[in-house]
Amino acid sequence: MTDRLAGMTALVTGAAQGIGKAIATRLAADGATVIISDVNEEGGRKAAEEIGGKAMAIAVDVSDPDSVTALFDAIEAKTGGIDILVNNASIVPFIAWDDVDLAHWQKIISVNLTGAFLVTRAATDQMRAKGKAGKVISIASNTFFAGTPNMAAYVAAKGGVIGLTRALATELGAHNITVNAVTPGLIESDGVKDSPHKDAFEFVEMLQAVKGKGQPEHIADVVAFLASDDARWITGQTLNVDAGMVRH
Ligand code: NAD
Ligand code: 4PL
Repeated sequence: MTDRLAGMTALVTGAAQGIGKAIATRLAADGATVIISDVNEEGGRKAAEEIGGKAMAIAVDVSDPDSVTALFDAIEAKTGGIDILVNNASIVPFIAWDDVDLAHWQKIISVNLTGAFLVTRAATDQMRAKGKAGKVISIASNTFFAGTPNMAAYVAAKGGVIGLTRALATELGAHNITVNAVTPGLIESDGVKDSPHKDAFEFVEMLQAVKGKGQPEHIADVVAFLASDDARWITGQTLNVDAGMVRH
């Protein structure tokens, strides 16, 4: 849609479907070379084919340190390194508090929070080794502000992602790396269409200032802005994108 990301390379995790795929599509439309990285290898390949152009798929399990190391080795071999990281991969559970046991808690924290840590660790090391300015954008959730039920471990992990964002902005600013988070409201993604969350649209729309069903593109357009030079003076921030459902 623009050429504002021409010459940039972006890594989007969890981009085989849903919001991640929409983000990868929009960054590519703005001229970036996009790496689609997902634990769903086949889905990632299909998404890269659909996007076409310079898009490529490299599989990863963000919760597995060896897998993340292999991803960055492949990025090193195939590109000049990334300029933009979008931490999007996550599990979106629907689970009552009484069913939240330690195994569930550890799974969600390891993918949704430790996964963001592992990928950001490797990405910011690579950016600085190559002397690149960088943009780190993490997809959190407005459930952190709303205290949404049936996802306690998820909400806690998203709060962790926002905390990591604030801390890293301070440490990485001197290296010209900005670090921001985006908090979507309920979005009609592939994952949500396939889960009990789809039944919440009526309730969520009642709370929204602007009416309608949230779509992956509503988030992708904002991420593309944060990835661009127009957002160079924004860091350490959490941008809420939910049609005004919550105010923070
Ligand atoms: P989705 O379930 O449709 O897609 C998530 C993708 O992440 C899938 O392709 C999945 O294979 C991948 N993934 C899962 N675990 C992974 C792992 N260990 N390593 C690599 N990839 C992995 O989800 P979505 O609704 O598009 O959500 C995308 C992001 O937006 C997530 O961070 C989610 O928490 C956030 N979010 C979603 C909503 C919503 O209502 N859909 C609202 C707020 C925030
Ligand atoms: C408002 O992040 O932000 C349901 C499921 N409802 O995952 C989310 C809202 C869900 C959300 C989310």
